[in-house]
Amino acid sequence: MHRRWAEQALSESSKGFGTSRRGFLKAGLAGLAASAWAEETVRLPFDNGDRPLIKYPQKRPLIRHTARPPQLETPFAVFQESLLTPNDAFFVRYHLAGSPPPQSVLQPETFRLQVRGTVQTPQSWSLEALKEKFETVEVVAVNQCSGNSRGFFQPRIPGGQSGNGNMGCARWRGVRLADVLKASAVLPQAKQVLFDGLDRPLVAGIPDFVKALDVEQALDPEVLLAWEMNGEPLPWLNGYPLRLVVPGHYGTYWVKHLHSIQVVDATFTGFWMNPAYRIPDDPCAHVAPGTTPKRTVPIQRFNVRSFLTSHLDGDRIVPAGQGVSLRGIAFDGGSGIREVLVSTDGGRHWTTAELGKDLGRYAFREWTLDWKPPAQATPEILVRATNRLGQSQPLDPLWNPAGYMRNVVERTVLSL
Ligand SMILES: Nc1nc2c(c(=O)[nH]1)N[C@H]1C(S)=C(S)[C@@H](COP(=O)(O)O)O[C@H]1N2
Ligand SMILES: [Mo]
Repeated sequence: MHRRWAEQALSESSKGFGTSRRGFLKAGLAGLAASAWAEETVRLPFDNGDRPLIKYPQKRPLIRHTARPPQLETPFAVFQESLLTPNDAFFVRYHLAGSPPPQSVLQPETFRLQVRGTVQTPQSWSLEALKEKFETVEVVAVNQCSGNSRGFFQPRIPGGQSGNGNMGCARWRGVRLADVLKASAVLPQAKQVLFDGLDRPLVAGIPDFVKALDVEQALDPEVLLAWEMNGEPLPWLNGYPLRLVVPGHYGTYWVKHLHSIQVVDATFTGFWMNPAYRIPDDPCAHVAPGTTPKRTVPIQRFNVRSFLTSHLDGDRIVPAGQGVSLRGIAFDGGSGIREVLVSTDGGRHWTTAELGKDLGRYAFREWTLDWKPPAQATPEILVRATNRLGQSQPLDPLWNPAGYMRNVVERTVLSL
């Protein structure tokens, strides 16, 4: 009975999205309440890995880690579906109990982006004014959470126990942050730029989610204020109506529902920059498992990763005795992928895979390899990418206390 009601509420709410944006935002909140009813569950391949698949507004059923705030992971099979991650399957990550912000504060007519602080001319931009005044640009870029794959760390680490699906690649469209900053004339003593979204903590003592970039980073013409994702307005849960896009950098900087840009003349020490989202100050961002780093720095760019997407661990190869096409993705922090090597025998021999279309150095790069499985033996597929800087992936996992930046060579065991 309850379940019936929930399904009805959800289908009502999804009807709302197609017709009017206001409709989806209103119905969306009802949808969140209704979504407590799991249709299905998935088992991520680590202890305590059972998660419900839950349908949220504008999303297909996704792997839910927490409900308040919603933290939703993309089922891995989606990465085989297309090189750009569909909006309705794109992962969702929030920190504050007051996330996502409610409809009342996301009205496109009344929305304003404030630019203030260490600037000559503070500004307040409507969405329309941003679109009119500045050149519109696009970038295809991966967004990945720092804690993507945290569930695989040994020893285990507290925090969201995600599988490998807290990442996605989309075509983002917006204006350059640099152009907007220049229109306010940043003063010479400026040191950092702070970004704040419209979501708020609900509990006293929990700091608001505010992130900082150094002025030089913020003025990089590749950093965007984006309102569109894969040709559609941003989904509610991915930052509607405006978000920061920092290509090559971990998702923590990609502030959603962005409404305030504040230029400051000192290094910001807010909670979400320090102590949160810091990594050991070491070229590989790691320490001996279970130990504490002596010095830490804010997390920055992605390291190199690659995945097999055509087959999941435990898959049987059918039909037996015939050739199969292995396919997957690779990406890095922005130099681009130079080479992907694949081993089908657990790492004894390696073959160079063919690289697919280049959608830009921040995008997923497709790779394929035709392969004839041997009649005997258990195929164990390993994938290892190298970027244009010559950086690659470790064969043994590296460890750090927050469970960030996992990029070990992935192993997929298949059966014949
Ligand atoms: N306003 C706001 N923006 C935010 C966050 C948040 O909690 N609030 N989380 C950040 C983190 S840690 C990640 S990984 C990305 C995830 O982006 P997505 O939810 O669109 O996939 O959003 C970032 N932007
Ligand atoms: Mo994140």
